[in-house]
Amino acid sequence: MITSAQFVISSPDVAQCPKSTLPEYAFIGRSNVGKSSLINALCNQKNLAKTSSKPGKTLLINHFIINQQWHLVDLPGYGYAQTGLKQREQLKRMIERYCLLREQLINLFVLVDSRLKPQTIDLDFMQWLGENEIPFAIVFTKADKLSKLQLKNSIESYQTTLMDTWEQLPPIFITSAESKQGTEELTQYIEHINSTL
Ligand SMILES: Nc1nc2c(ncn2[C@@H]2O[C@H](COP(=O)(O)OP(=O)(O)OP(=O)(O)O)[C@@H](O)[C@H]2O)c(=O)[nH]1
Ligand SMILES: [Mg+2]
Repeated sequence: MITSAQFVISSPDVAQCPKSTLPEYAFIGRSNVGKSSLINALCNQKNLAKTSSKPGKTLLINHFIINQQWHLVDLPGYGYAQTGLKQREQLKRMIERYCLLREQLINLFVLVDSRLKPQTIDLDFMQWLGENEIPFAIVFTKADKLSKLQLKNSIESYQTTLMDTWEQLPPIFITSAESKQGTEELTQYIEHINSTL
């Protein structure tokens, strides 16, 4: 259960992130996939993390403190074509440095849109996480936009694609910031990991 959630700080680089050693969980994925919205849904707040219908809203590393015990981190989206190449490269470096250097990072949640076929940029990113031994789970977002059957088919076909390259599938969550589907499961997963630390 999340009983309190507050914004801590926005940082342009991992070097400026909070010095605290609290366990940390970060949301990552393509621009507009719903990272900030899902953080708000988990925390039961409307505007804790800034959201927008236009991609490229979150551009910094945003820390939130949850229950005074752990950090939730909202990261910028990757791969948004409309941002210039220079900014895209800069964001990529920011994200990669954060993932590689943030020692408190316990688990990443890679968000993917339930409606889309597996996207190369996401599969490549997961591959990179695997190569760098960074633990992650996959979170399907915007589940409210599909029927039950469409959702089932979409997720099954995603898993089939993953099985081409992964021996073992990562944990999978199906969520909607709109209906709050899957938010309790996500929080429970995090709190369960926290209880083992
Ligand atoms: N229907 C529906 N819309 C959603 C859901 N989650 C997010 N959205 C919408 O998707 C758009 C993008 O949401 P954001 O949370 O800002 O996405 P983001 O991944 O943080 O985007 P960047 O910060 O630009 O990387 C907004 O218009 C949201 O209202 C969801 O679960 N269901
Ligand atoms: Mg965002």
